[in-house]
Amino acid sequence: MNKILKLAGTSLMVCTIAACSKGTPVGNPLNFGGDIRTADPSAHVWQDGKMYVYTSHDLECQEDFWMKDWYAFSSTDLVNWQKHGPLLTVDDLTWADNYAWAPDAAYKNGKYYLVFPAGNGHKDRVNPEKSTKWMGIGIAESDSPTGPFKDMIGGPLWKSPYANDPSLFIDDDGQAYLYVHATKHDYYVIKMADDMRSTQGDFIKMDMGGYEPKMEGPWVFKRGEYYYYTMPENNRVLTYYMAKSPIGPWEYKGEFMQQEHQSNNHHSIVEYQGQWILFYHRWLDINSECGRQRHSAAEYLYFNDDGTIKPVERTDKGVSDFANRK
Ligand code: FUB
Repeated sequence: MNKILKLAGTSLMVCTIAACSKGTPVGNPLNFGGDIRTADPSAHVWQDGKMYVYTSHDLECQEDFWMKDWYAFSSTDLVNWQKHGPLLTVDDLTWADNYAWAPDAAYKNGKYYLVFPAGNGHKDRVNPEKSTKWMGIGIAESDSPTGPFKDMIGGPLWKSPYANDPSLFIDDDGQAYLYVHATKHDYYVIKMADDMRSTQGDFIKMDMGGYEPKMEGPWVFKRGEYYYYTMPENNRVLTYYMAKSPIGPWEYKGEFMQQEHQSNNHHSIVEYQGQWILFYHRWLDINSECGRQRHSAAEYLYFNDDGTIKPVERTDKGVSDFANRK
């Protein structure tokens, strides 16, 4: 039996009576414990069978996305989450002191990799010509999915172009592809060397089938014979392409989640125990002095017979009944 609760005067959550009586809210946003505010969830299932969600970390009322560290959260039922971290902070880096933005993770050669954007300088939104902000992509390694992660190369993977929002996809043959959001909201992909400590070859200009909207945070995954390239188009609505190879040619398929509050979204898609899950973030006012802040959330995601993605609704219930669906 479910019960609707009013939280912080503004946000509705659904929880089971049992869970609520223990003071454990379930549903969306995900209950990562305490007051931690997270965004940009990148989800992976590793060999131990747990779900791991790697996130960026919003400070309370932070200025212009000035962010300092990265966390992970693990779960087997998608309701009870264990917090890990910080996995890495900008203080651990010699080449960046800010902008600990959307991370991703990968497992290869017996090691876990955290790929992350970071940078320095300042964005002048009034006089853009005075901006000094720069961002690049770093890679850190660990023997454990929950770190600690170490920046093994002591610098960004490259200095130009400016880049953020990495998605690190490992194909069935073991080749790693790094997709990024880059200068002027264009996107690039480049292969990673086998040791994951450098890139290999040039940036690849993919065939996007003639439609190349501005975007942030790409996410690439494979299901059956199809590769999917999903993204927050124009930083807001989630849309996607499909292809038969990780570098296209891609065919645009349109929207699968609408925007909310004229605010950014960032997502990942992963299969867990036979069920596909969409992780994303919502801007919600929960005990905040600054209005809406970002919180990680999750929904079930379904496919049509031809492999296209069915539209996904934002819900308060989210994946809170995951354990009961088996
Ligand atoms: O969290 C900082 C930035 O906001 C991310 O890198 C973008 O995708 C947007 O979510």
